[in-house]
Amino acid sequence: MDDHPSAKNRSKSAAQKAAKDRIVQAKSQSRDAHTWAEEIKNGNRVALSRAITLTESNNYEDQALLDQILQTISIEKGNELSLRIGITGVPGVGKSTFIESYGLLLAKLGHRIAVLAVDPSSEKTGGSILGDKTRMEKLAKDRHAFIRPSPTASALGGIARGTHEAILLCEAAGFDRIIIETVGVGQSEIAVRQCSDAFILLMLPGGGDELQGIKRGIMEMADVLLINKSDGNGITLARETAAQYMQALHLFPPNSAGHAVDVQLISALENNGVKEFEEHLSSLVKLWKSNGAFDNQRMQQAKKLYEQHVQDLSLLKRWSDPDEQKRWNDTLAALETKRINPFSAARNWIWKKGT
Ligand SMILES: Nc1nc2c(ncn2[C@@H]2O[C@H](COP(=O)(O)OP(=O)(O)OP(=O)(O)O)[C@@H](O)[C@H]2O)c(=O)[nH]1
Ligand SMILES: [Mg+2]
Repeated sequence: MDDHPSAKNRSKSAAQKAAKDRIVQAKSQSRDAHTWAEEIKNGNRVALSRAITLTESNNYEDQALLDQILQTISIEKGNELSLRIGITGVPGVGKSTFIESYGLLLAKLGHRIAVLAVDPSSEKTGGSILGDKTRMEKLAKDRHAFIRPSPTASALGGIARGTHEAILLCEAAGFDRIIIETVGVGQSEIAVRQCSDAFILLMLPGGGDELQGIKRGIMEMADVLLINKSDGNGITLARETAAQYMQALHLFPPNSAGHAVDVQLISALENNGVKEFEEHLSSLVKLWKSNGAFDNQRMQQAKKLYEQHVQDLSLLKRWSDPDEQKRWNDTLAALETKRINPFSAARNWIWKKGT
């Protein structure tokens, strides 16, 4: 069965239907897993795109097919060479503009760049990813780059699984710089952090003295802070903001990867500071590779994804049984009428007691 039984609201089921249609189309246009994998390895972007679509499916057969593709392409080599860079920041801070400038620089340096744009809201609005594409117009045309919306929360396991599988597929297709753009809202940021080797936070000039709440939490996850829009009249304010953030960072707990978090000024629009950022990131990666932090983080991420995916698949497996699904729906009904508390409901469902 394909559907998340608890998916009740309309926009979610509409998104699921759209995902299902894409998956059916992807499969109808492709052949067996082996051919599909060969096409991906040979740089066929349509095949890559269709395989990424497949990661949205919760269906057993689709997952088995995806699994065969992943196994056939042998992800290890791409895995070793790649760098996964998560980019976050509030809407309008300039993430897409930055990715375009940075991506073009990476292409010039001989890299192949895949951009995955994670936007949970795009299921509803449908428009924001297209908007992103137009903001990365030059990069989208570059033959070294591949830009795609990432699979979204409609898949069981949500953004983290879909995005991670998409990353593996892109790496297998020979992309060695994977850039993941997220919208600046909680859930997607954490998921993207879990998929990234380096996590970059873009900020605006100003607002340096309100270092509380969510912003602080996200700052703690970041490896580099970039103050974007450090241009025109914004330069003086950007310098002041950078100084405030630098000061605040001294009070943060030490970074487990063994480096100081730097604050850099950039203008994505005018392409200033982007080269300096690349040099800084390269030196960080060198450090992480020499002190073991790079491999350690990937290993921890892999373990976490494994654990999460086992949980998701266990649920899917149970839901595939009509009796179990009926009991699930009965429990939901019981919860709606407050006849049971959520914890007892979960225990009953897992331990097969009646509700
Ligand atoms: N002055 C200035 N404007 C910039 C800079 N970078 C981006 N902008 C502008 O800021 C606006 C938003 O840029 P985007 O790159 O779309 O921002 P974003 O963070 O990707 O936005 P969302 O995807 O909607 O979250 C656009 O009008 C850009 O032209 C910059 O360095 N300086
Ligand atoms: Mg954007």
